[in-house]
Amino acid sequence: MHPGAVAVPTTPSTRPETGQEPAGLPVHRPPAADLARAAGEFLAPSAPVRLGDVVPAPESVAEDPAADFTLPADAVIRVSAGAAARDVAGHLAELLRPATGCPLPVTGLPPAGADRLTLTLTGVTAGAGTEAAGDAVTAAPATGGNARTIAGTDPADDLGDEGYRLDVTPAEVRITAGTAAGLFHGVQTLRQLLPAAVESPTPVDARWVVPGGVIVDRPRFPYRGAMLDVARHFFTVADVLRVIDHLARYKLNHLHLHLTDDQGWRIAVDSWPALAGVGGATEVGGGPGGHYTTADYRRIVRHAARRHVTVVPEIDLPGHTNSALVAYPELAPGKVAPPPYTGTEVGFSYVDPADERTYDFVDDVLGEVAALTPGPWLHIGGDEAFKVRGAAYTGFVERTQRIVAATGKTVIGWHQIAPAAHAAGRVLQWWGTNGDDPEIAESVRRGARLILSPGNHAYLDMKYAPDTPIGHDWAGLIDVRRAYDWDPGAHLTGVPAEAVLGVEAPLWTESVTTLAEVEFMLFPRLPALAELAWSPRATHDWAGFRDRLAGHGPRWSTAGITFHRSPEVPWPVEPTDGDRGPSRRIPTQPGPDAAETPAPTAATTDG
Ligand code: TNX
Repeated sequence: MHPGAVAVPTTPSTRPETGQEPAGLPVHRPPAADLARAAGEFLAPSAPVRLGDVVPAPESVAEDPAADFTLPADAVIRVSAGAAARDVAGHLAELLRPATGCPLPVTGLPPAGADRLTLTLTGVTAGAGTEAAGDAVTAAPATGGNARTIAGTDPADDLGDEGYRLDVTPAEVRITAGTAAGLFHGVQTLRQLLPAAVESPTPVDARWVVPGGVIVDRPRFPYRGAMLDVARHFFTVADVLRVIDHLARYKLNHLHLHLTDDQGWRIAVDSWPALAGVGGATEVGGGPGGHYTTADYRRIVRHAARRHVTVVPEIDLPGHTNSALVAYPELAPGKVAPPPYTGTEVGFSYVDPADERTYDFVDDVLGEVAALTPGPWLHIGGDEAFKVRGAAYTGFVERTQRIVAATGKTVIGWHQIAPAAHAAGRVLQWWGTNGDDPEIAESVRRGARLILSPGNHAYLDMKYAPDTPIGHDWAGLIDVRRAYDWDPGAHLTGVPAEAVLGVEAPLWTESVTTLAEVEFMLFPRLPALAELAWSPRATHDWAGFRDRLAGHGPRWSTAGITFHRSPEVPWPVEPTDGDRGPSRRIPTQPGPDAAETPAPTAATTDG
């Protein structure tokens, strides 16, 4: 085994790691009805929301049952000056208008103090008073008598780059933050505090009550992400935008796009046009594949940025490159084009590390992708390059790391790149299943930081249970509890919590072919991993999490999101109404429009 292939899982269900003849992952296509049966379809009206029901769990919560806020029909959103804050206010209005039917105009608010952004949701009349008290937010809650200050969390406290404070009083909901990202996370919390019917795409006749009290919140880890493999199966721009929305709900702030693999090259590169044009025309199972034009990619990046999500593009090198070799045989060892690949084996392909032309390719591709990407990261893969061994492998990775540095970006690689020399700031994405990994601990001592994606907890392509209709099991089965029950700060022997940049949940798509299947694998495990990445360890509690999570089922149903109705979670129970039969969406507050409008994904989950 070459040094780049360390720490592949060692459980009995482990996939082969020799790379000689790696076994293909079984791909089983479930009939749509199977998926629908396994998905959450039947949910009853939910109980009233409590301030502590938020996922991920906030740092601190002080309920004040006497201080509930009810959204008046004439509500306005007032926000501090500045385009970024105003954009968050616009986002809140877009979230609330469809279900509430309220016009929710967005207007300005006098500056609330240096380095402080404020967003309020209030009735027109109450808002007039609030404006007059605008500056008071730095000193005391604007409505003093009703809001309670949490000890040590005065509004002037440091909320960091992403923290926020949410004050709910009968007069207003007020979100305070040091950054637009913080305001945005506060908005996601507010969204969860409204009845589940707020997720309805059409007006619902409901009382829009927000529970009273104060939340002060900030993340445990700065990097909180999910990965979508758009190479094994291609997913449209619309699909990706929707996945970004799902991340944003749970305060995840990075979307890692696995853009290239043996089965398809998914991003246009002007200087090597056949990569996408030829290399993008295949996928697992022989479908037509596809790719993102630079305009498509920019659209994804823009949509993400507006939700304070950073796109992390991955160009997987030197292995996982069959699609590139099909397009450009000059990159292949022996200079012979391989046939297109639509299976699910790994480890057989590589770009020739001994040919200078390969580095022209790496330089051009990474240069173009870096130029299209505003975020600080470039992911170079580096996994399972079983046929590039020893010095050939480390030399390739080291040179590629220098190419990344020259683009001004910081390099991320799968943890197989550990044996290559350290590069300033580099980040290893660890996907092992055994936290005793001396090679990783050593890389950390040399300065590497880690993104944790333990295969046996965070791999969302693993099945939930033996009968899950799609997915793999080489890293074991991952039910919600398994996704939730580990501590990213103490997972790897010899790696201090300070070296952990964060957590990422990868979704590989050998067996995942549609948006509904993506959602089925994400929900409800993605919120579990989001909580590990965001919430202070002191809040960790499976029983409490399970109960909070249960309340999200009706939200997903109402929003038309497919999810797995995990038996471990006490979902609200469907009233037994034999005549009606299963319905995908039962609004929490009965509303004729909401009940009749088909959910966006209903067609794929009808069973
Ligand atoms: C391992 S994790 C891979 C992928 C597969 C995945 C399937 C990693 C860096 N490489 O190529 O899609 O397993 O679970």
